[in-house]
Amino acid sequence: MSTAELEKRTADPAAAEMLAAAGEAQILTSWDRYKAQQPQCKFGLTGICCRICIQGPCRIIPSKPGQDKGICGASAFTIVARNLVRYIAGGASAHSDHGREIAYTLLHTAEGHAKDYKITDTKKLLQVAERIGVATEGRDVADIAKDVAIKALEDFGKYDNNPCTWLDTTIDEERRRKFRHTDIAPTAIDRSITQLMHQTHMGTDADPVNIIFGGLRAALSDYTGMYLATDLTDVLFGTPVPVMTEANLGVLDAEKVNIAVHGHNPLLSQMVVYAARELEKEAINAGAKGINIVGICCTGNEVLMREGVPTAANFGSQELVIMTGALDAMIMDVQCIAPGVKDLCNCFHTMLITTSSISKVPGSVHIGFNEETAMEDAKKIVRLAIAQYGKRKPELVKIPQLKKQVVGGFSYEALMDLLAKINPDNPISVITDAIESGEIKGVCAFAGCNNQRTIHDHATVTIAKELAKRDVLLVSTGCAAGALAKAGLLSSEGVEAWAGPGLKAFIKRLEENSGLNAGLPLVFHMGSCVDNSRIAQLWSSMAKNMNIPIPQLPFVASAPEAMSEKAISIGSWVITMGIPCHVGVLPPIEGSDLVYGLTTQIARDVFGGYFIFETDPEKAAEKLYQRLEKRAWKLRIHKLAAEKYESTPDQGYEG
Ligand code: BF8
Ligand code: SF4
Repeated sequence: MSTAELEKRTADPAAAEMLAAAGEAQILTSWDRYKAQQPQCKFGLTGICCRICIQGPCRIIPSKPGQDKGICGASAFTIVARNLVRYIAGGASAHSDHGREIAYTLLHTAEGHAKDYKITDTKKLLQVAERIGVATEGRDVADIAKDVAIKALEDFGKYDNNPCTWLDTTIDEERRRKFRHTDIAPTAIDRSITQLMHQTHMGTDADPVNIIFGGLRAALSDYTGMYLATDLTDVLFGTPVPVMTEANLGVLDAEKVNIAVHGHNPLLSQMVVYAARELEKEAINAGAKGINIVGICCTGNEVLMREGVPTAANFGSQELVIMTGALDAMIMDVQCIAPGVKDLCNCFHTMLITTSSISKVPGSVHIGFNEETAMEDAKKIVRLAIAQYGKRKPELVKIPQLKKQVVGGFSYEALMDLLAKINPDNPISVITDAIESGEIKGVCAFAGCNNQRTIHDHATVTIAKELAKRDVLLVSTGCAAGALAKAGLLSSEGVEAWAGPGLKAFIKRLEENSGLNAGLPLVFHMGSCVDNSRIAQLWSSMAKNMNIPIPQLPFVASAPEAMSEKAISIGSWVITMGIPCHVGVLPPIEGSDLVYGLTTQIARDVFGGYFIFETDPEKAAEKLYQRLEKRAWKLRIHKLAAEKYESTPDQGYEG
């Protein structure tokens, strides 16, 4: 690829350097495979290909009598709606199954069967216990943890008809009522997903509105599963506090054993970090200067937040970590691991190690990871990487000397601690007051992935810079945070370069009082994708403090490069919570005006949140900003009116 062509494919200079090297070596990556897939099928792209039964595939051509419906008579709106919500089922399964594993590990830790894990954050355990109604007074920490874990596991399969505990105890009364009236509060995570698969089975539900609402119920299960995953992970490994680290391929160290942890579930990656610390000497004996753990995707975000592990790549650039020739082992757990990484490993000495019984790649080494033998397994894995270091071919090592400073670790609690330095009695009011005074214009949360249909990292970085210039406070999770980290937006350098005057004054005020020996970043990294629960906690407490329903809050979300089913399930619960959510890649819904309208218009009337589909990043930034301005303006008007007429502010929606 030429330099001009590379610029059209990635905004990350380190990725561009490695892509050029891959081109020269004639090694194919997902960038090449995307090109080879063009043109992609229009029926699939617009959602009107149905493969739900094996009479199909049925492809809809609206203008052609006979082909305007599937063989069974399913209309385009039914097919598009079914396809869309099945993405949500996939996303909710992945997030919640991750949460279930964490809950089991907490249970087994409390029972004494998982000896390598411990209850690290007792304060968080007590907070969660009190919130969900588990007695704490005079009880043993292990007993409390056991009851909390059982309550979490009950959320997957309880048989009463009350909403899931992790949903019901983290939303306000207004949303509770809304979910009751629309009948979308899940009573059990597994049930809502099973029911959705049933609902979308051939010949069950043909009503697109009913199908979408079934999808939203599963989306709230996604929320439930990830919220409990965050809570219980904090209990096991600690609630993140600010940490300094770095991001991009330059974090690989030619003189050390480089191990990448890739995937999502921190039960393994945390152990690998601990094992690497213990085995440092063995690496030195093998001729290296030590062990360097780097992160990819969300398991990378987990260990970045808690251990300051540097990020090597986000989803889009995962193969390119191997392309450096300096990666000795890639350890994968679950989700978002492109099977193509194995092809790259075959060109270098890198060992691909799979660890989960449900996530294997042909040709890789499998070390089954068990919680009973966690540390032993992690050590086995690290030792394999050390042995692999000796097989490295120095002539193939080419590490781009590009990396950026990162200040991460902003859990909801860490953010509140920071705000408490200014207002100890009511920390959250530091943000809401700044919005009311107009110093900052609102909050935008960046989440989601990379997608070959967009320029790698470009939209995420562009929208963030545009909104920062306009004084919008920014938070992020997932691979979006990875993109922003690599572009220097998770550092104080980012504040100097891109913050508008109001945002800069706001961040500097926090910084002066922070007591940290690091400057604060332009964008606050709140964690992995399951940690979007932390962002939900943020908007909930802002709305509570302002005494308004969430749909009135100047808060927006953006997934500029959404890719996975998980991104669709997250976006779907974000809108049910009352938050406008931009998506920069059009999902396959254009085949039905009705479904498109439901997600972008009707959702606004019912929930106050809705999707904004916009592929142009500049236009997307403008649209997000307009939403914030409109909500902030309405709030001011309502407040003035309430003062004038001595009434309470309007509780209606943004409209
Ligand atoms: O769960 S942002 S590409 S790694 S799906 Fe996957 Fe998307 Fe990355 Fe994290 Ni989230
Ligand atoms: Fe075709 Fe209907 Fe079967 Fe879908 S469910 S593949 S539309 S016959």
